[in-house]
Amino acid sequence: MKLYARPASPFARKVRVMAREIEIVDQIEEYMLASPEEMQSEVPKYNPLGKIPALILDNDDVLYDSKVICEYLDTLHDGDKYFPSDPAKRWPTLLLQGLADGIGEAVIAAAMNKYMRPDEFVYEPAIDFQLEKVERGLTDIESRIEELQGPLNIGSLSTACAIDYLNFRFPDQGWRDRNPNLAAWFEDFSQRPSMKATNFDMPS
Ligand SMILES: N[C@@H](CCC(=O)N[C@@H](CS)C(=O)NCC(=O)O)C(=O)O
Repeated sequence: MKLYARPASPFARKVRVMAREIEIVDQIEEYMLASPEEMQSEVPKYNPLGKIPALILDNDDVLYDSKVICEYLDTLHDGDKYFPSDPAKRWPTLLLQGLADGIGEAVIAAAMNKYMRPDEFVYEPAIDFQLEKVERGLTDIESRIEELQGPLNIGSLSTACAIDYLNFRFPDQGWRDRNPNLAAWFEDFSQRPSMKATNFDMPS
């Protein structure tokens, strides 16, 4: 399989972290797109939306959207499922994934506004509008921190990837002071070899 990704993408990182956790990373060639220009020329061949992650299967079928790819990866291992089937666990887990992905999307929108426009077109209220979503999302996760403390699943994994992207784009956002339990959980989670192996230090 071939995965189209960029190092900082929180959505590609979900796939990359999960592949390491379920120990199938050696079945995946991770292709890091070198630039936004390469993304624009390559990715629409596989995903009409032009977004990463996109996974090319060995039979040349294509999967895109991190939620779809991760659920596919979940069929490739025999360990505890990241997408539980028991409804009592399934819906809270999928909801947490939805919330975490929404936080990631809001950080991307804020970062696009802040860093990818000429100064005269940066509109601070639009950035604040997105960062308020992030703030409310993290407050909500802090209030049900126990959901993160069970076995690893797609909700907790997505939360970690979204938070690390926030740390990267807005390092002074200050979420740790306002969400101490989430901060402690994240510090612990970041020590996992899967997170360390997919750490990044360059902008997307
Ligand atoms: N819902 C999608 C979101 C993917 C996404 O937004 N990817 C970003 C990179 S993190 C992207 O490819 N952006 C390029 C674009 O929007 O054209 C998923 O979960 O995979």
